Amino acid sequence: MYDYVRKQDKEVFEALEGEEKREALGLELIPSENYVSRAVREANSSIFTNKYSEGYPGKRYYGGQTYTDIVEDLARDRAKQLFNCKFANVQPHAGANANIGLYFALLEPGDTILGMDLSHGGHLTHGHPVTYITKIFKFVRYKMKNPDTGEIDYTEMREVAKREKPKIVLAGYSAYPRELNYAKFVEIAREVGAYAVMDIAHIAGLIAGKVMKNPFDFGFDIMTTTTHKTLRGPRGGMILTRENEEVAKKIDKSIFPGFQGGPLMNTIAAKAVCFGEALSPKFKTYAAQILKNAKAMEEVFRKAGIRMLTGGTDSHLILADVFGSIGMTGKEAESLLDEVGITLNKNAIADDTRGPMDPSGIRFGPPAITTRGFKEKECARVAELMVEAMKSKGEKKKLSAIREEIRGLCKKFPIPDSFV
Ligand code: DSN
Repeated sequence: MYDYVRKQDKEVFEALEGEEKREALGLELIPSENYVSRAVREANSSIFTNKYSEGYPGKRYYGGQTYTDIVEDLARDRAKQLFNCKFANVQPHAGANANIGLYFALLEPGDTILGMDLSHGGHLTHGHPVTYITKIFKFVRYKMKNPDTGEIDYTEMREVAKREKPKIVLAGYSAYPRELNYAKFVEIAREVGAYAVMDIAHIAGLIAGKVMKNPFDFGFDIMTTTTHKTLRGPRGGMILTRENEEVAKKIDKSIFPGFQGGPLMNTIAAKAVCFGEALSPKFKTYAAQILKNAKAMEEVFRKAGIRMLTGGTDSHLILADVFGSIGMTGKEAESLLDEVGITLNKNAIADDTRGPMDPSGIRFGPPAITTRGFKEKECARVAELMVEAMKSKGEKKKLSAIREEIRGLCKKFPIPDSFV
């Protein structure tokens, strides 16, 4: 692999090889990461990278679009089939672009968006003060009623919605592990005349695999997503519209020419391949296994007495309060586990008293190791090894034994090339 890079550019080749080894010999537990198939990688690094295709299939600004139109139509049609909706825009370069493009499609400067409090699981693009979009739109918040059960405070949500009159009621999170009461969101959005929007980035694969509920079945108007997390596609974004054609047209205009230039046709080809994989029966088995694996890990953490935010998980991710439970900060846990070959991320917990660069929690989950073929037994063992490492007080011998066992698991479960 990488033959041409090897011949031409030693430094880049070495970085590529290094990453190949790192991914092969370590366990990826960042819940927003995954391994894609060779087919997705081939399409993503394909000839389409040469092509400019501003516009949409059948309506492009440049010539030579016979094949770009084919792949973009395939991606859109498969996305619509997967998520049961009428319109799909597959051009956002990332989830952030999907969200920001959507805000500009539906809102005027100064308009309000009601989203989840950021320390309770919301995402940067849901209105973190460090982002430029907060200079343009107003973001107001709802929270969990109780971080130990995860129940959203729908009463507060309704009160804030009535007071602030948002144009968008936003659901969806990067660090919240529970199913939502989608009907409630839609009810509140309708009461105040707002669009009900769900950012499904984290759970897109679980919705596509039909093991978590589809917000469109409850009347959500729009969903935004990335394509590279549980959905297991190339790094990119997408916006889905349930049925309103006028809204879908506004979204198309907002993404191009409003916000982005030429689409990344190589990535769109890879999205088409990924959606094809996600429509296969095997994908449902993979999605169901993610949930079983997350439960197996949850059980080990519960037995070890480690506090999990919301009490556990209904999805692919777990948020554990390691500072409160074992006196280790999220940053310390992240770096210790990295030493033994487990990659995860430090994460703020609800109403964290610590700062974002060294918060109280860690966030992890099994999507990538599920792709490798791990079942409940191996996932429970990984969780046990995590607990042992975190409680080892840095004892070298113990950590080296854990590292060896993890290498053994990686060798036994190599990253697969194909999922169909
Ligand atoms: N960085 C992503 C995550 O890990 O959840 C969200 O953008």
